[in-house]
Amino acid sequence: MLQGKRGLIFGVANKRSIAWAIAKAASASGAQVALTYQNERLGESVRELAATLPGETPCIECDVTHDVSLDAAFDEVKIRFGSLDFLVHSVAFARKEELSGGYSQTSREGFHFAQDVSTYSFTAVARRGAALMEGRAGAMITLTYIGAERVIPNYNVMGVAKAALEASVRYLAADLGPRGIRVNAISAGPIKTLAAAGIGDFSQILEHHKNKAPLRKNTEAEEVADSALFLLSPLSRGITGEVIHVDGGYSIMGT
Ligand code: NAD
Ligand code: IMJ
Repeated sequence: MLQGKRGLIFGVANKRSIAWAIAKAASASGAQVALTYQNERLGESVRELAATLPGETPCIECDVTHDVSLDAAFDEVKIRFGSLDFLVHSVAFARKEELSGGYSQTSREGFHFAQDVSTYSFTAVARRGAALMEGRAGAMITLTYIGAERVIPNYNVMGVAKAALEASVRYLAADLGPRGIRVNAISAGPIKTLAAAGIGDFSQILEHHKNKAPLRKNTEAEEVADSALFLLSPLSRGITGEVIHVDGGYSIMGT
């Protein structure tokens, strides 16, 4: 589905990362991908994962909270790839203190930090990515969660960040659409990744999801990756500004 296309993927931390599932699926569909990693602590394992993909897989350090780091990463992509066909943003972070207790306790600093890493970063990479997509029917996706739409216990400041991220998808789609670039989001069901580690009662959340979702199963990163392939390929050429739920149908239920 992505034969001959080149893509840049943000957010691989380890083999459980949703971004890694997307990288594997895109590669298996014929794409060449470049991976970014947050810092040198993660560099080693990301390079090891990249080495398991066929062909050259550039691995580039990029902290999305720093414009200098973003500019350097995109300069490197331009040198290695010349142009881009797709971009995947699979990045989120909030301070641990803000992910328990009441939302009203959220600090100004904690609010700004979550918005900077989890929300503004998509706009920052979309602008730089679009510059490498001129004349190529580019596609971009980000990852979101139902906590943007409904109150999920402890998701707190991340829910507000994801709501703003989903609004960003619509504004970016309107802005970049005239240049032939599509922008969409996948709202994934809960998956046990690093971003879910240390979340109290996560097993209970998975159990609840499994019992309530129409498909009666938990969401797998591979299912998210297959929908990502669709949104990054010409099969979805009529879709932009959309949030697609890949959650076994969980979000349609009223009880
Ligand atoms: P993950 O921990 O593997 O991925 C999160 C990534 O964000 C990591 O690679 C981390 O290095 C990166 N990151 C954090 N701060 C960064 C920074 N300053 N600069 C660059 N990168 C930074 O976990 P995941 O579950 O694969 O999460 C990926 C995305 O999927 C996130 O947006 C998350 O909100 C979303 N999501 C996850 C779930 C779930 O249940 N796991 C459900 C729905 C949506
Ligand atoms: C995260 C927090 C609270 C409840 C949660 C989650 N539920 C799910 C998640 C129910 C599914 C995972 N998720 C969708 C995320 O977007 C996670 C983001 C995240 C996770 C952490 C954990 C460690 C930390 N900061 C984080 N920041 C963002 O210190």
